Amino acid sequence: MSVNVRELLEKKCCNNLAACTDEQLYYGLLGVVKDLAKQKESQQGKKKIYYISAEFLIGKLLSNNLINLGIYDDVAALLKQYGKDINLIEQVEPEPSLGNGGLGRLAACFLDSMATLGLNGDGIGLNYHFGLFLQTFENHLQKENKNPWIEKESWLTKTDVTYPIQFGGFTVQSRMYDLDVTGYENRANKLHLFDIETVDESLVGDGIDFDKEDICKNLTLFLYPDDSDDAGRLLRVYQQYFMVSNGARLILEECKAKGCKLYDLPEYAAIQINDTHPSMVIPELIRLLMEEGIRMQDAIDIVSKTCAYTNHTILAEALEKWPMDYLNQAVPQLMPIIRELDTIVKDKFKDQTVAIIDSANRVHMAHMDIHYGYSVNGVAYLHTEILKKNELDHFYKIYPQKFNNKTNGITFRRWLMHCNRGLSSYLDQVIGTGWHKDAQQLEKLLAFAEDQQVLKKLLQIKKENKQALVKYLKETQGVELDENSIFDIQIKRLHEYKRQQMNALYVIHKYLEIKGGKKPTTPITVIFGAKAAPAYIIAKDIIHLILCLQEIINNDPQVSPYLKVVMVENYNVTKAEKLIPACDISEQISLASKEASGTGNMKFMLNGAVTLGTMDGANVEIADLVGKENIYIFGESSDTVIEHYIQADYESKEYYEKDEDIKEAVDFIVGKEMMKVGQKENLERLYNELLNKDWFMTLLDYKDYAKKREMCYRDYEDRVAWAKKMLVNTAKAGFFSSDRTIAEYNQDIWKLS
Ligand code: 26V
Repeated sequence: MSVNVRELLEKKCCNNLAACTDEQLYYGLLGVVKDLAKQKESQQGKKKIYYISAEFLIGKLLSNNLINLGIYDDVAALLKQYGKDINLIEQVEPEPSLGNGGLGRLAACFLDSMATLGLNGDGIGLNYHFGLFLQTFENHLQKENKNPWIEKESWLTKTDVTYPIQFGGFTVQSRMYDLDVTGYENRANKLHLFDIETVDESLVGDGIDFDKEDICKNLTLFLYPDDSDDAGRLLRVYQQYFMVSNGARLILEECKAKGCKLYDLPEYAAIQINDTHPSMVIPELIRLLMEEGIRMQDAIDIVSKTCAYTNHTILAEALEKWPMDYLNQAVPQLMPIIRELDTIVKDKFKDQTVAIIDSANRVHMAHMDIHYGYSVNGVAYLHTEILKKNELDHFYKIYPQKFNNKTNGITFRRWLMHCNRGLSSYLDQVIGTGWHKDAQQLEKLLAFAEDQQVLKKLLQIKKENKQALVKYLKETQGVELDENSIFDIQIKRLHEYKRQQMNALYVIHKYLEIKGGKKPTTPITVIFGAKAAPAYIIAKDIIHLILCLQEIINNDPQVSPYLKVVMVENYNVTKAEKLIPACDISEQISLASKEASGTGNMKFMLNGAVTLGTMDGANVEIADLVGKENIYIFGESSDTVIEHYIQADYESKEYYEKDEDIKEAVDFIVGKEMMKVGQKENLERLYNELLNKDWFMTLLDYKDYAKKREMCYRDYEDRVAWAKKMLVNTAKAGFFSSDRTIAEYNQDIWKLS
């Protein structure tokens, strides 16, 4: 051990580690890690990448930091000497849920990879006091509770950096807090989270309601769920401006300190705009440069060479368009600039669809990014193609050189080395440790595809992970699961396009089949984990459906030995870390064209699960890599789906009427059994939605889905053949390391030396 952790830890806790509680040890380790990270801070290069994002879903940090600092094993062994279990100490840490899902988790993986690759790059975001709500289930319904994470001692370090941030009619004083981002055996960067001095947690009662008007007290209280209600939208604008104004000031200050003349800003800074939430950084930087005496046109040129934009969705309802009224009220100082940016565009291009301000007086944030940024990227091959050919085709015609693809990735430190110690250390034994830093080396595993001993060991590791999950779910949720069953898992935000409802229809079908006497050879456990945005009614109805199915099926003695359903409560990063290593079948069943990338699909693959999915998002690249024997693909192509939308010719009722299985499963939702345990209103609403609308075409793909799912279960019976599929999936996952993604961002967009 290069550092003497025992000495450091004793200094932080007390001289007798054996007498310390897990709490004391956790806070002791937290202090040790912070000290070590400080020592790692590297000197700054000339150019820095600033990754601005409204979300950084970092998850718990202790183990990840210990791994990255290279001291995890030493610390675990040291604690063991004193009769302590590092897993229990980990449990003391509250999870910072500072993101909704994929977009926020991606930002966290990216920070890890930037530091690991030794890139000079910091994150900029907001210090939400309450992360995404804590989900509980009551009467088979989702309840939202507040989710605090900041304690007296936390990973945050208060800095001296503060700025006065001006809004229409008032000013708030900001304060920057820093989190250390340790790279794997490399440098440490920072995540800068901005807060207000006057924030008041007492505004929040038991649930997640609070006074939305009092900006000086509530600005940084909450992370917004992705379909925030109307009342919250204005607050969202305040949050976004607060984030980017602080960020822009910090960037300019840091660059000036390095001797940058502001005209040379693009040589000192690249700013990655993570979706449109930080888009106001463009007019804000222009404004600040003008305050420094730079002419507007020059300021626009400088900023246009500094900012780059990532698009994370094609869903129209998710593309931000702020009404001018909101902006006038919250940030009037930006309006002359935004108007000018819009005028320049309108003078140049007759095409209304590329305007920044539309005829309804709404500001299209993505349009501003594309015109006034130097790079536009999608997050998976198919997604970028759809942006170019469909959603953003008019922009692509104007600026073909700006468009590029950056297929997402995940950090293997958290998503294999930390969450699946069994597999990770076995891989070290079989192929060496080179893959820790060079993920492509996982392919060395392919040489063992016929090695019975290796295959057997992979099955055994999977079994141990399943046992651990069974124990965990028993302790946390009181459910009894069969470790010998197939673990078929869908975990992700609840959204109709992700089609948890299609999975549920299959569960109904299976239930009826078993009741009719047709039993599966191997029992099946279907696991869901999902939070629904509080205002998203149908999504909550789908959760209700799943919880009712769980109640009915698990309590039916005729069926439950063969089929079980579990909805994991409060699905978050910590739970993902336990679920993913235990998975056999990874459900990635979004309607083709709708899931920009997905990153859960990559985590499952890496951990040896086999994907059952549509040709959507990064599934397309997974299928390419593993070949068709090692993935189960079903459903209509994105081209067909897009055509259905264009023709408006999809009628779900037709599919319901012409197919007995579909009819039976859909009818079950409002049948007697369900009505006994569920709420009529929710179930009927969902039934009607599926029958009369089904905007995300569940019934279109259902038959093929059920067929391929059956095929998965049949193939699972040949365990050795299955283990080979597992092996190929892990071996081919190297491409999805976020180290690869970040290296590409740097090479093509940021160009840091
Ligand atoms: C936002 C909203 C807001 C309004 C209601 C519906 C809705 C649906 C989706 C979203 C998502 C916004 C952006 C986002 O989180 N995209 C996710 O980004 C991940 C990282 O690139 C990617 O893997 C996921 O496929 C993509 O959905």
